[in-house]
Amino acid sequence: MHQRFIFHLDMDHFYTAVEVRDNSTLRGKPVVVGADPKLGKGRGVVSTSNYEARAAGVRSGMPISQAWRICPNAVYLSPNFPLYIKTSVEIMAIARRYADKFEQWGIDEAFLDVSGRMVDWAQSAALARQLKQEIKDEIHLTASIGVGPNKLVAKIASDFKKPDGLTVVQDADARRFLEPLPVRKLLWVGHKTEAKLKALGVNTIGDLARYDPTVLSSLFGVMGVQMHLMARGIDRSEVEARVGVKSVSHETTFEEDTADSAVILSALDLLCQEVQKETEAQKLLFKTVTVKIRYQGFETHTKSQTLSRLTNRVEDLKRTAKALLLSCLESERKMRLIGVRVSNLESCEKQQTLF
Ligand code: TTP
Ligand code: MG
Repeated sequence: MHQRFIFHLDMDHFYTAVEVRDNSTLRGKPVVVGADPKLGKGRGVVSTSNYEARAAGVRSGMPISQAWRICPNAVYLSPNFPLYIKTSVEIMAIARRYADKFEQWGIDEAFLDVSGRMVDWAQSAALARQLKQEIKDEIHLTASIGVGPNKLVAKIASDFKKPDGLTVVQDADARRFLEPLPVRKLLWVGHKTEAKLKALGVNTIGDLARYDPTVLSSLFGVMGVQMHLMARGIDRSEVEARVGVKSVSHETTFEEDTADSAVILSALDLLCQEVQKETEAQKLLFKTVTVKIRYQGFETHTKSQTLSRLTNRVEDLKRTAKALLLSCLESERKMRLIGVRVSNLESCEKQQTLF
């Protein structure tokens, strides 16, 4: 097989970077984007924070009230999804032009296969530098890029030096590069697997690469075989216009627990619009709609419906979500949170090539 040159592009602290770009008074200050940030009394979670806030210990997924305690001097902002999506679409349009094969992964990441245009690593590094520069000039944001012989190595390389990083890992160096990194860095190693591996004395990717693969496969099945290959930097998967995400969802926590159906339905309407805009931006069609309800006291229910065909129409989403909500609404019972998710996703681009 001929030499492959794969890029993984990942925007730096994406949501907060967009906010700081558009408001120069935020420059140099810690900034946190998350739902319902007001005065630290809010009940949402942190979507992301910039590096100034991360230095104080703020992390994605942390309750915003906790972020407020450890970083009270940060500027707290509610997410502006339409703006992030518009920016994402602009970035992806630029990146797509650099690649023979392109695969968007979430809102701010993408894989690019540039093999057909490149003859060596130096040329690949120059192209990655050019892409970073074009994003800086046109979008006024920084990106980090990893360049590698496959998606796995490229993805880990993009995370190696952030922000504004460029890390090139040639095939010959892949094992040495991966060796000292914690096993968690391997794409599919979740917390549970990590704990099991730790118990075996496997902490780094190097430990895993040296581990007996027959023991791994007896313990973890197919995944054990897969992990052992990954630990040795082997990944044959193609960059393709396929769906990198399994679902798109948005949720909102009410300011106060409520049983007011007008408030609940208007929140649902807004969530449907946000979800639909994001699927549109990522060129996705969906088939399954799920509504999530959390009542006072954290009891959580979800209800799904699969449509007869793929769609990206907001009317389809709103109609289905509303029917699902009404079918499981218990009157008088106060609600804390509501969420909308679409799954069973298919890329529009793939659909176009199919037909
Ligand atoms: P990431 O690329 O994971 O994070 P990031 O771009 O903020 O920071 P980094 O420099 O480390 O890449 O996610 C992209 C965006 O997705 C992020 O800006 C906000 C959103 N997001 C959430 O809403 N919730 C989450 O838990 C995470 C991880 C991200
Ligand atoms: Mg990012």
